[in-house]
Amino acid sequence: MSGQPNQLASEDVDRRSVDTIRTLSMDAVQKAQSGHPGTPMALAPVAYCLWQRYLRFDPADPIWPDRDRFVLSNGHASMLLYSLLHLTRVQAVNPKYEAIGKPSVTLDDIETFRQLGSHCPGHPEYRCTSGVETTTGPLGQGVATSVGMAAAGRWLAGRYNKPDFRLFDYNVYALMGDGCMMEGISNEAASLAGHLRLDNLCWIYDNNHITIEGPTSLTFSDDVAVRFQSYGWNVTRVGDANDLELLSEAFDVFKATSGRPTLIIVDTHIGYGAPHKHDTAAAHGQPLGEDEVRATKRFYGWPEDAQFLVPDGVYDHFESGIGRRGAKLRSEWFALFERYRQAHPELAGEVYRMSHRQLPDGWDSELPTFPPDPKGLASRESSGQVLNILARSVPWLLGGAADLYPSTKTRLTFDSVADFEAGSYTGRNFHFGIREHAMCAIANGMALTKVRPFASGFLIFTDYARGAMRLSALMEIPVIYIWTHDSISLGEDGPTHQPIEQLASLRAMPGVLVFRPADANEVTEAWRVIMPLRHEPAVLVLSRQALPTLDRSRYAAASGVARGGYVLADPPSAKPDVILIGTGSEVALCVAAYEALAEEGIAARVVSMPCWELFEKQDQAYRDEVLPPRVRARVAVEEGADFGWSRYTGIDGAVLGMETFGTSAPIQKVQAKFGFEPAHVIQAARDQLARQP
Ligand SMILES: Cc1ncc(C[n+]2csc(CCOP(=O)(O)OP(=O)(O)O)c2C)c(N)n1
Ligand SMILES: [Mg+2]
Repeated sequence: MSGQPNQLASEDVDRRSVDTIRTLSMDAVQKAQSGHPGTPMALAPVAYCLWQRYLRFDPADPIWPDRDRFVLSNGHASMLLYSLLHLTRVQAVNPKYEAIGKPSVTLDDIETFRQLGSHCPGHPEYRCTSGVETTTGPLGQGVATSVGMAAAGRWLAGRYNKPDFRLFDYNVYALMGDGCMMEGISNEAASLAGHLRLDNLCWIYDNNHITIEGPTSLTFSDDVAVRFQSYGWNVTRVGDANDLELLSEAFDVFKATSGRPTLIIVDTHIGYGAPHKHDTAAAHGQPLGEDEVRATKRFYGWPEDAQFLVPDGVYDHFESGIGRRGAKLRSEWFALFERYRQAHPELAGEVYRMSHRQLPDGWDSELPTFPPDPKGLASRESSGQVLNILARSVPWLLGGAADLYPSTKTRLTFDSVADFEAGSYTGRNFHFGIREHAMCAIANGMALTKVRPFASGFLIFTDYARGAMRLSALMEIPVIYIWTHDSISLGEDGPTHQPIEQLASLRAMPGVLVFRPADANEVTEAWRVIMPLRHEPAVLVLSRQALPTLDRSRYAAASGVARGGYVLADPPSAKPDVILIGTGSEVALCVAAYEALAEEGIAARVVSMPCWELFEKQDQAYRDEVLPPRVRARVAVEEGADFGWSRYTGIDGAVLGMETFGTSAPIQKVQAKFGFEPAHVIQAARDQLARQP
């Protein structure tokens, strides 16, 4: 074992504070009989040095807009963060952004680590625990999210800082382990951060050479420093994680570095101080065991039978460090903001609204209505028009695509809106490069910073992005996803590009609103619902091909989108014998079938169902009105996996969906091959009617 017991005098309050973090972490995992003790034990001095000496953070106000962000990307080390939140007495904030006069993490929460109702869940969860800046656990997400926080910081500075008003000037620190380092997403994100020269970003790499299966020599021989240098990062090393002065030097290097993000590679020993588990994978993910806990405490010079001990002076010590510094910085910032409000009232108003997730007055006053048009336009096209109108009135609506804006139509083109680029951070058009997963994590980081991000690409590539999208949902943050080329009808690009199961799987994700609008006016209405969302991510699923713009004097108003599903067309009797349910491009197909059936004297209804989740939120009476239980003859039509549709068609209903992959051919051939033609829908309706008793 390297490192001597009591390298620092045991009276040393730094050492005592570090060991408090260590022992709280060990005790919590031991009591829970579950968790990850070794990494908090190793990283305690690193996090302590950063928080106590550097972090611009006021525990009394953990949501102050210009605070430094701290991200624990190796989320399994959650007890490290919980110990810090407890010892620095971070205060809890409610969803209305009000301090509620309670600590975020009590000693009781720590003692009930990983138990039902504790503010210390297994991995750090945004919204559950104030002071947790982002949910982490899926390795690599945290660091990628931190890039979004850093980029948003630069954008905020670009828009809101004025001479004599450095309103936004925070740094973003992320702790990461070997797992984060190996995951593809961190590589995507590091590459972009280096390219964008985000010098407000500092990653701290826990270089302990251990993962779950054993030493990293099993799987990993990258020269990390060289790799990050090639990304354009500044790389520095700390050879001993217990050396607070070396750590401080590294943080000073970060602060003095401009034009590049910084990676600090810290050599650490997992399970530091545990006589039998130090430097072994056994310290990663299981309790040390009571004897080992005692022996480790002995090594630290700690009373070996004490549990959850916070020695005298430790709270006060944090109070006199991060506490006092943070309070001063925060009150200076609010004084600055008061002066800013006088000097730049409009911008100050924007900052206020943005940081409370409110919209400007009249944000929707220019939203367009599209005239009926049998030829119509692609929903990606109408969405691009609506997005550009909205972005004029919501200055903090920003985003871009993973190298696909010419296809996704997500570029902001008015007033020569600029690109967000290295060294020029006022632009609102982001270029994420071909990095879907990092794009979505970056969008999460932006949303956590309270700007309103959109991210776009092809629907098929949500498979590459899902991990980050899932975290938007779990964190309940309003990222806007715009996924185009939404079905086999994209045609010639063929089955590699034709989404099948993606829609169903996004609908299966809790907390996400998935919209597949049928025409340009449903697109407008979808955006009208999406923009005010504060706690839900939204997914817009849009077509490549033109969709006819329905004549709303003949069919029902598109405002029905707000209810998720609505009766679009009905027989004159309003008593249908068969119901055709469609989304997106297949709604027009249903309408064509409806017209043909009407000529045959068959009473059909068309239900447009652009958003299942909103429909499910309507009361039973409304849902029964749209889908009357007595009408069992039902046909759902969607160019995607049929999975899930029986919820609306019932066990005897028909689902015209996809059961195979698509094929490469022009759109008409593809649609004919898979039966997405009026004749097929009409036949299915007739068959349904024939089956009825
Ligand atoms: C994306 C993802 N894959 C797998 C896991 C499961 N997992 C949790 S920790 C871990 C090992 C991580 O090793 P490292 O980051 O070096 O952590 P250390 O043990 O050194 O703290 C794994 C595979 C995960 N949390 N996320
Ligand atoms: Mg490791």
